[in-house]
Amino acid sequence: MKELLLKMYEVMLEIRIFEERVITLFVTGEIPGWLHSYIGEEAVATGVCLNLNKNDYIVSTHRGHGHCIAKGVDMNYMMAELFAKETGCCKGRGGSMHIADASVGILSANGIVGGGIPIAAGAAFGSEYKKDGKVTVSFFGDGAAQQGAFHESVNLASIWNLPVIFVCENNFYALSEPCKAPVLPGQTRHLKIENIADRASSYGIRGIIVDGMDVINVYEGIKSIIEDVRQCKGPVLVEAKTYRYKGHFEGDPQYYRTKEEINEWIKKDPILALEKKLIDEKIASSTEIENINKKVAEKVEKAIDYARKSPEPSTNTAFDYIF
Ligand SMILES: Cc1ncc(C[n+]2csc(CCOP(=O)(O)OP(=O)(O)O)c2C)c(N)n1
Ligand SMILES: [Mg+2]
Repeated sequence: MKELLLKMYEVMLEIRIFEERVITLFVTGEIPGWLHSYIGEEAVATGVCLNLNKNDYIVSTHRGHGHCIAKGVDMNYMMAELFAKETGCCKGRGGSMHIADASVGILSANGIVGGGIPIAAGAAFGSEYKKDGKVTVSFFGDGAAQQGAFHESVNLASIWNLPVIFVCENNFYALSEPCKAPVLPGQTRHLKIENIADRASSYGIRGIIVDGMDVINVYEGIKSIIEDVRQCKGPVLVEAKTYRYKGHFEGDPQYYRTKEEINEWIKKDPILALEKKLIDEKIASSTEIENINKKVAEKVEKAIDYARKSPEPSTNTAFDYIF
């Protein structure tokens, strides 16, 4: 148990520090493109992915750095991808929103909201057909749960008992639109029901809610269903209630929510909560925690160094990989 808890801490911290450093590099212009930070939501990717085997699949989103790190992507290649370098996991062609690494089952992030959900159902169809025993996890947001692609995919997955877990990361906003009753004039909400997991009943499948700010709760929730899913006893819709501390994208003015609301959620920080538990319950010493902090910080700096020293893609490869 200690080993698992320390692993949870380390993975969440890798995501947090990776994101914090990437933001600074984006602001100074070293990283091009767009950034959608996963800070605050680390417990979801970590709690889910620590239940998966290396060859299980995940399909990620525009906010996908955390999913990829938790699934075990090589951080050097991921950082190089963000730098648009030839050594990146997609040879610098994908960037933040299209990270893929088949060697660890990452079937790609996706800039199209809801676009990954049918891909996940398709991967799970392949697993059911081949009886390869793999599980696919589809990560998506509360906004994506309002897309037609969500309903079609969950419906087909339920009819065919596909081995897929639909993980809705409900961070209560789709860009500037809240799930809950709007507080500002002119604002509209994008969801009328309280729990997205309740939709599971309309597809005849199980729906569960987990606390996306508590890595142990997420881990246990997935653990309780994954073997049934793997054995093709039907997909499950998991709703993780969570929160992004940063704006929708880096540079978002965030006029649609208050500082007070953000601060309330930061009080539930999943990394600080786990650190406190480890220390209070004498599961780990502060030296052990400090060693992990140091190890993670070094790993991220090494990845930045790797990305900086990597070559740009050559211009005569500009038309490669176009089909
Ligand atoms: C099909 C489509 N519609 C709209 C957009 C623009 N867009 C990008 S992210 C986003 C909000 C997504 O919200 P949610 O699914 O809750 O994910 P979150 O950003 O909260 O993680 C929107 C509307 C898009 N990329 N794709
Ligand atoms: Mg959202």
